[in-house]
Amino acid sequence: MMKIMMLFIILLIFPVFIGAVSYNLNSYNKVIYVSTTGSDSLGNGSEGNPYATVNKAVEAAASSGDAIYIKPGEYDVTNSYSFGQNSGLNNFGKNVDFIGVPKETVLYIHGEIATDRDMHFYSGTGFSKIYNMFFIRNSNNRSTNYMNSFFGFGFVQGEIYNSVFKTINCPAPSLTYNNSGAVSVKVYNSVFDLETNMVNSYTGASNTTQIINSVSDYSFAISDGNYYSNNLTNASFDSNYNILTSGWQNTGTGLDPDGSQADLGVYGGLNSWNSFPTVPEASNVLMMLLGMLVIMMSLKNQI
Ligand SMILES: [Ca+2]
Repeated sequence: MMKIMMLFIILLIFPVFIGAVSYNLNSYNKVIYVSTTGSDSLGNGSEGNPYATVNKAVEAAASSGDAIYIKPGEYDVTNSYSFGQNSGLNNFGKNVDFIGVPKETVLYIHGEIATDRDMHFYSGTGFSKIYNMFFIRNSNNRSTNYMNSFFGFGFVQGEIYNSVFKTINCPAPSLTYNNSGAVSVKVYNSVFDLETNMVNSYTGASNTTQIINSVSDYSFAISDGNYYSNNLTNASFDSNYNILTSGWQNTGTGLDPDGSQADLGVYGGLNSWNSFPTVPEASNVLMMLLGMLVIMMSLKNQI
C-alpha cells in the first residue's frame, strides 16, 4: 500500500518536468517582470513587485542580456513613436528578450484609438527573441500596405516564436514596411489570424523577413521578396489555434519537444504551447527534491 502511494506521488510530480523549451530564464543577467497587478511607480521589476507596463520594463533593462517576462493579461503596446508610426512592441534599440504565457499574454495595438498613419506589430531595432505572445492589432481600416505592416519601418530585427498575430479591421495586411533599412525578422511556429489575404510589402529597402513553420487562415503575398518556408495557408483552426486542416504534422523545420520533426503552428517546435509550464519555479524545485526523496526511500525499502 505504501509503495502504491509513493508511485502515485511520483506520477503526480513528474509531468511538471516534461516540458523543455529553447529559452531558459536562468541564462539571463536579469529577468524583469510585468503584471497587470504591478506598478510602474512602486514596482521594481522583481517577480514579487512587478512593473505594470512593458515600456517601463524595457526602460529598466540593460542594453543587452536581460529578459522581460510578461505575465497573463492584456497590455497596450500601441507605442506612437516617430514619423506617424505606431510601432507595436518595441525594444527601443535594446537587445532584450520578451517572454509571454501561451494564450494569456495579450499585447494590444490600439489603432481604433491612435491616430498615427501606420501601425506595426513589432518594430525593435535591437535584437529581441520573443516567445509565446498573443498580438492583437486593430487597424481601424487603414487602407494601404505600409499602414498595416507586421514589422516596420526600418532596421527591425529579431526572432519570434510560437506567437499569434491577430488583425482586426485590417483590409490590406503586409508583412514588412522597409522604408529606411532592411526589416529582418524570423518568425517560427506562429499563427497569422487574418481577415483577408496579405498584399505585397512596401519595398523602400530589401525584404529579408522569414516566415517558417507558420499557419494562416488566408494567404501570404509570396512574391514580395520576403522568404516563406514550410507554412500552411488557407488553413482553418479552432479558437485555441489547433489546426483543423491536414498537412501540419511533421512538416516543419526543427524538432518538437518529443524529438519528432516539428509540427506547424503554435503547438509545434521547441516552444510548443503544449510544453508550458516551461520553467521550474521554486515550488516545483521543492517538489522535485521531494520526488527524489520518495524514490530513494522506495528503493531503500526494496533492498
Ligand atoms: Ca512532430
